[in-house]
Amino acid sequence: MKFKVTATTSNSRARAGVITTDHGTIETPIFMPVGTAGSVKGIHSRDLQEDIKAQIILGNTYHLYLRPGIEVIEKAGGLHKFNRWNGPILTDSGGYQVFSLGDIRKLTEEGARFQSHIDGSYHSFTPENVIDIQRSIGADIMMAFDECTPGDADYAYAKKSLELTQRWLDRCINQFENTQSKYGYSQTLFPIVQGNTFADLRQKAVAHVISHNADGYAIGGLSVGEPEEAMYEMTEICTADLPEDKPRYLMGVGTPINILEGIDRGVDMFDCVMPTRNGRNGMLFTSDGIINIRNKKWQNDHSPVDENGTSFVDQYSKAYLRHLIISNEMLGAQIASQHNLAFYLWLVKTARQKIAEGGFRAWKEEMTERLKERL
Ligand code: PRF
Repeated sequence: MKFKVTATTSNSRARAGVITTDHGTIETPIFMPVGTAGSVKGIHSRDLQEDIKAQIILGNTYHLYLRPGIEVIEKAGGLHKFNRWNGPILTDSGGYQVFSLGDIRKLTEEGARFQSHIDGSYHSFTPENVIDIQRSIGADIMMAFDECTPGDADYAYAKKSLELTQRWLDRCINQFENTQSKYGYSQTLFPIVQGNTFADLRQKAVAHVISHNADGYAIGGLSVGEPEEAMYEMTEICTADLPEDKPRYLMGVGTPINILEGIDRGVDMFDCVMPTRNGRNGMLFTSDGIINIRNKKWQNDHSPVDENGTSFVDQYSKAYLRHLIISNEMLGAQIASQHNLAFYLWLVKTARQKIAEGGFRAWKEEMTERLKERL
């Protein structure tokens, strides 16, 4: 994997760049649609590519390992062949998904023991086996195994947890270096910076990850219940010390405004379930603000879902989409998800243009005001 910064800004840390993988290039800043179980819910890969213009999608080690299982994916020849998405794929390591299981998981030095949310069966993740699993999935970018602490963790817990994440990273890297790609293209591994909302822990975490000289770095442990200002402050502390010539990925973030704030602070990659999950519930993100399509006021509004939208689904009427969502029709969830993803991809594309041309900051400020509107 290679990364090249192609444009920078003078009054912000925002930058534009290009990541090159064996499955194609990714222009940054980028938003990565989430395909937890190997599918971006409700969206065909043709629409992802041609309509939404996604450049990379996410998969989850946890979900794919439990179902369909690694043997099935290996027999298919990797996830790209299995789901027919030919672009780059990034997989999360399972650290965060296991953390979300709450009571049905236990962390030890060795790794995490957890119960399947599907059938209650017992499983273990270790830094070594999550690398092996991600090798089998065939992700272009694999993530290190980490512990994500809750937003309200105290200092002592955050410090102890970070030290565990650091020992796990060393083991992940060792496993990564001693194993090979299974499908003939190259894979890389991104370490994850933890440290909760404590500046000194974040700085130590950054120093440790960069000592490994990886191809890129992720900022984890944010957007997990801490105040928004703390998320911005921690992001800023991390990007200040992360190397300029490597991509930075802010995990699980966020709203369109969070993404613009992240870009402003030097983040290059984002992912979040919000455009698809909230879309299925009838929440639409547009350049004029947020629409709750379930609202009665749209019942007889026959204007397009989004006049300025870039997706073909934006030509359906608000009244029709409201009807579909309220009636729990599958097509409603699909249209809303597709609209939201196309909007997120439009947002990062416009950010890239503004960074290259100049005027990113001013555009961000104006856009932020508009995104706060409720229509
Ligand atoms: N770690 C991992 N995945 C994640 C996170 C993390 O901290 C987050 C936090 N927002 C989202 N996804 N491995």
